[in-house]
Amino acid sequence: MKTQLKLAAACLATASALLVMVPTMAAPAAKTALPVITHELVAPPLAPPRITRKHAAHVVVNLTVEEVEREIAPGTRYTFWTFGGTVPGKMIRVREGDTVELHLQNLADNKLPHNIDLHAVTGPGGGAGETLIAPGNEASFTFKALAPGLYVYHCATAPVPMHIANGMYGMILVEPKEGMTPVDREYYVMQGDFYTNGAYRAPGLQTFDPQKATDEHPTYVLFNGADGALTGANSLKAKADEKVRMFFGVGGPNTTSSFHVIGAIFDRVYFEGGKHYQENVQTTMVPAGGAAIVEFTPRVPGNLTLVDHSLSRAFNKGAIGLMSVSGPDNFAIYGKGVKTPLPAGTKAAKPAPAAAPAKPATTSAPTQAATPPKSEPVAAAGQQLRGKEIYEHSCAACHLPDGKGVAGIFPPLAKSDFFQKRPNDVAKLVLHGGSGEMVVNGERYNGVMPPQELSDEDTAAVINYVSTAFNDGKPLFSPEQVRELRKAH
Ligand code: HEC
Ligand SMILES: [Cu+2]
Repeated sequence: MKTQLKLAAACLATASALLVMVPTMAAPAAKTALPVITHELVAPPLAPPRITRKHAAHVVVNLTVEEVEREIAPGTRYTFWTFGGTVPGKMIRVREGDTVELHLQNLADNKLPHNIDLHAVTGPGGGAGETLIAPGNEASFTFKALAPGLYVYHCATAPVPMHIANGMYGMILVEPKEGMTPVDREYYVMQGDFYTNGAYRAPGLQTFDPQKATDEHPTYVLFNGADGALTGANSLKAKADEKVRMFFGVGGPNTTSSFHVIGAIFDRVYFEGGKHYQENVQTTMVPAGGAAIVEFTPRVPGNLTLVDHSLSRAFNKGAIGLMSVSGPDNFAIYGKGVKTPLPAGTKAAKPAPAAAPAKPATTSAPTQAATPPKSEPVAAAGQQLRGKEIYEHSCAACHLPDGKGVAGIFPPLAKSDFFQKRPNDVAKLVLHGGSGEMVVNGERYNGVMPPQELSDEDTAAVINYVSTAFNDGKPLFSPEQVRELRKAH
């Protein structure tokens, strides 16, 4: 069945169109057959363009299966199995009522059999049986896109969770007959979980860990198949007041996503990729093997942050992306912050045991360990104390209480060459946050440091604390100098 046709693509398209539309007739039937269109595929995070035609077509889709080794994180390699060479696989876009003729080529230098199951198909296996082929073969089948919606496709070859965990998923959009509303930008993003034998960001070539997959303990949870696929230079772009539509799906195999964009409210969510939408949504739940179309309008410049709001995945497993928004400030919508320091040492009136879980209790009895020694309330010591407090509340969670960081994830602030050599860049990072690759003490980092939202006084205090306590250095900034740097941005 799968080897029945070995004709050139154009010839095959016509042949199948005839087969499907008018099985009894030969050449003259071309008049009544649907127009044949070959689908142009683009790489994520781009989506194919909006469909403008008003009639059904016979759409030929040529997808390849490619097993490729590439970076899953900076310095960490992994062998991905892909549709079209990318994770997620290339997005397919057709119109309700179209007939889709899908060709799958399992390239000759691949090692394994693969196939495709599209959730947009009505019929057993979604095409899986028709397309199961060994390397060096091509399979094709046709289906009618009956129901508009956004659908996941994936490989369904045993062991299925492994094929999906290696990146074999993508999406197909079936646009409704009446079309979709115009927007200024569209993006295509999919979340997937990955299971490597080494720890998160352990360097070198990593292999698939079947036990971690069975236990559903992902090492990575990623947007578009790589740590940093949507940060730094790869950040998505938009302008303030543009309408953005995002086709968001979850390949899994195991995690669901609490998909959220920090700094935006979704105007519309076509939840579960279906026909209806909800308005004014903060976070939408997308199941494994499911999708949602989200639309939002950034209003002010700055970075929006895409996360799975199961936030350990965002901050410790990679499920984070950025959309960099340009445009003029709009203080009526997002006002300028005003921050005033409390007098140093201002504390809650009573010891509040449950207030700040910053430090685990180390002794059995409740103590006042966090209360500063009362004996040295000098001005400089006041700033030092304030710096320490801020450090413990705002920085220690990532850079650790001793400032030593987590190799490959959170760079060290203690004895950091970056800190010691580039004080202005340090201040900019603390003021505005940052992302992209940086090298600290010879180790590469490519994470996201969120802006710290501190006053000028507190920014100076915390940097001076890091300098004196962790780097044998002198205080580096006065609040006035921080104010100047903030203005210079
Ligand atoms: C949510 C985690 C997080 C928090 C909280 C955080 N940082 Fe960072 N920080 C990072 C990451 C990640 C990087 C590396 C960014 C990159 O790779 O581009 C970084 C980089 C830095 C660097 C430059 C590299 C180095 O090691 O010298 C400095 C300095 C720094 N942070 C200071 C601070 C200070 C001070 C605070 C608290 C006021 C703070 N950070 C809070 C995550 C965090
Ligand atoms: Cu496969």
